Amino acid sequence: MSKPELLIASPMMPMIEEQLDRHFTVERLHKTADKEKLLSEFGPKVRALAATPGAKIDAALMSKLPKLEIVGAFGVGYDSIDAKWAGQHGIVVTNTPDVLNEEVADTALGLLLATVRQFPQADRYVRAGKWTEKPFPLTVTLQDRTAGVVGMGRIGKAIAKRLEAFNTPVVYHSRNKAGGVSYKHYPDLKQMAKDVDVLIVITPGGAATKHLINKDVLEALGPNGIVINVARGSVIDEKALIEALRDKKILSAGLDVFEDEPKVPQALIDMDHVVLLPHVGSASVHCRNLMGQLVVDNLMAWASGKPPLTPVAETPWPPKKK
Ligand code: 8YV
Repeated sequence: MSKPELLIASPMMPMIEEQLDRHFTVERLHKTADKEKLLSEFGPKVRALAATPGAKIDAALMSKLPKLEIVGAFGVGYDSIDAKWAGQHGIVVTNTPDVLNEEVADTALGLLLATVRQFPQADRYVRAGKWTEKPFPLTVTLQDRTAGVVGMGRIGKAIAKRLEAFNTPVVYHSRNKAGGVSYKHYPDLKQMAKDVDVLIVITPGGAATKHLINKDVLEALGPNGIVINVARGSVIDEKALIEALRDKKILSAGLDVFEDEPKVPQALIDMDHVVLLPHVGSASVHCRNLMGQLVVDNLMAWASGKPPLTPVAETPWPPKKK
């Protein structure tokens, strides 16, 4: 039986690539010096594409793959893929939802506690030998705070559940009221920012949420406010955030994602009152294996004529005819 042609657009976990190599005829775009040559020779045969958020899958690339039927994306966020264009051209896009909800929610709470109680700073304090001189300064607390979750999707709900266990009242902002939760919904983000002292950002990235957290929202959050971002760097106006942190318009921030990652602005690196993580929300071996297997399972289901397991909203299965 012939194996369908599949293009890998960016480096993927070995457990993904090994399985794809077994079941597909694979070429790797990122390993090819002459990308245009590969696209003109192999592109017309390609029926499946696999990629991480590191690769931009836009109309320009997909239109060079006239037989493309499926994009298997690693990650729940697929803002690096033009899914609308894919849907309009009969291409299904799959992502890796649900399997990472608990891990990312764990990270969000860890980052929140680390930021509020300054655990990384306290660790640096011990290592620098300062404890023998005097105790580490007292910190602010989570226990007198209300958290405003920005985005009450599957991960937002897992975060909210954990916040409840920490006795932290939860409210949320999203465009539409979320089903299955009784937390107060704020259609107006600025109003919510006024009423809370923690913002936890877990909304999809992309054009619709670009710079949702802007200067006005940060000012509304106020000088005791803390921002936690485990979503996409694009959701926060990073320049406005840096200014707000510098001018003490907000208290601090815990950031797992950045606008131009892996580049982190020097201004943030130089600040001691922020906690910075290298986009590790889902980055445990356990969780990444589940995500990786879901990428493969989606592509394998499609290759054997079955519906892919987790198509994204913009590309419902079965696809429109090409
Ligand atoms: C990805 C993520 O795994 O799922 C997402 O959307 O942000 C992460 O969990 C990461 O972006 C891969 O590099």
